[in-house]
Amino acid sequence: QHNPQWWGNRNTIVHLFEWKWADIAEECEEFLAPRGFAGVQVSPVNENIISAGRPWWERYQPISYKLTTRSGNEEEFADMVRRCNDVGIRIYVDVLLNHMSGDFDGVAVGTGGTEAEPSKKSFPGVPYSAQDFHPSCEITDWNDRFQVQECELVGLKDLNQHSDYVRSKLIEFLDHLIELGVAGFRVDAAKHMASEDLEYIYGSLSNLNIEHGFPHNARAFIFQEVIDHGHETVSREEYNGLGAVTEFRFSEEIGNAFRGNNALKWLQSWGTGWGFLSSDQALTFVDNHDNQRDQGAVLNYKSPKQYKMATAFHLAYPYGISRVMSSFAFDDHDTPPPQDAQENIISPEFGEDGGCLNGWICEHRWRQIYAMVGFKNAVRDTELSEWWDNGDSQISFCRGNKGFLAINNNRYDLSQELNTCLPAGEYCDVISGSLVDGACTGNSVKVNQWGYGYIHIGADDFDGVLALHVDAKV
Ligand code: AAO
Repeated sequence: QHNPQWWGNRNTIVHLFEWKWADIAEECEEFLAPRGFAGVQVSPVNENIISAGRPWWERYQPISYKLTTRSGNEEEFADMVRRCNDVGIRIYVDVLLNHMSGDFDGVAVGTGGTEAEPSKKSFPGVPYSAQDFHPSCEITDWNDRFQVQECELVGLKDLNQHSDYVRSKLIEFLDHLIELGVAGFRVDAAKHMASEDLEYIYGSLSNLNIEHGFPHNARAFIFQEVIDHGHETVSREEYNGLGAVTEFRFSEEIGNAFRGNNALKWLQSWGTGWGFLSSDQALTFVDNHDNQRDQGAVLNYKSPKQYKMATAFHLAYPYGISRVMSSFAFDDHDTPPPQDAQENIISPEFGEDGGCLNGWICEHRWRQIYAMVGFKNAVRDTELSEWWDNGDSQISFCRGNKGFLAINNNRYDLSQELNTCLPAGEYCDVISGSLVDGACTGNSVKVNQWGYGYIHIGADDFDGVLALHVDAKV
């Protein structure tokens, strides 16, 4: 279940974190399909507990499998999946198989009106009762397998996936989503479940729905959230045979490099050479919804120049199943998504340049980022060649004779003739502008008959990256 079931030559997944279903449906039609995105990871779809202030993380506390959340109801979800599939955009759902909600004083009422008593492990909406959960205990030692897999992650009631009944409920929930046309799942907190139990569950799922354009016998794409920096007992190797795994080492190292803590010349051996999982097993990202909130090496939208350079490298280098983050603005860990006085999530509004206003960041609508999604499609199936570096943090490389990328992360200019490997002609730099009506709105590069072009990236330029490809030839 490693095949993302992409359509055509498309390559990149975007996480539309906390977006509403109706807005995603429109985004598929108006923006994602025309720009060549391959799929969307959506926030959890099943009913969750309501927390004071409505932090984003309340959605990681399920109380039933009814498909009603602040993103919309089942009808809206089904409509979104249908409309996105119709334009070749796949939907992947963030699913919570590990747990239900944490403690709540008395009776909780969920986003779909279902009642539960989490402190008694009573979730009549499913129904689950105490016998369906592991006995309560706290994770204090992350190197103790029993604690990691059978105690409660941050106090969330821990389901026993070894039980036939719990398995049947989880399979029923996932099959319902498959029936509605989804292409796969992000499995939250996979490390906290025994891989044998997950294997049973994944293996029992229905094939993808052919009425939504999937081939016969197609299996759901599975990518599992396993945070493995290489020093814990439960490792990514227990899961990568079952499906893809989120490669957190990628996120950490790319952040390190583009923050200037590591010379970019070392990126020549990026990928398995750095101890990452094999390319077809690694779900790769610069940041995700959790680690963008942490202090540390990981880059996020708040360091835009470095973030765009890292993203360009991510999408240009032939490694991994790539996912782009699309955030809302936050000050701290608990900042809720943009919402109105009644606590309804508000829809993104777009400015003249297509960027988002009103609290949504929409990295995926930044030209420098969606242009690289197009780059990745244009160079699909080519190899990396002609790696060049200045011995420090100026680098360039070709993708076959279809694309060329250069980056300057030094504090001095990059100015020189470089081999772009492209057929002779004039190409738009898709970072500084686009090809519109046969002309470049930004910079361009003339490539001579030997494939060489004059490349300039000033140390103080707005963007530290330049990208050329055959679909943006004048
Ligand atoms: C909320 C409140 C809690 C409250 C709870 C229950 O914040 O105070 O107790 O409700 O009422 C999200 C939020 C939580 C929220 C939860 C439920 O992040 O704040 O709790 O919803 O509403 C571990 C798991 C990993 C998990 C991560 C957060 O392994 O699966 O913790 N991520 C997923 C989701 C996440 C969600 C949940 C799971 C729960 O993506 O959004 O939580 O559904 C080490 C371990 C990791 C561990 C981290 C963090 O990693 O290896 O396994 O992740 O620590 O504890 C360096 C180290 C590396 C370390 C890493 C941390 O790189 O080398 O070892 O830093 O970033």
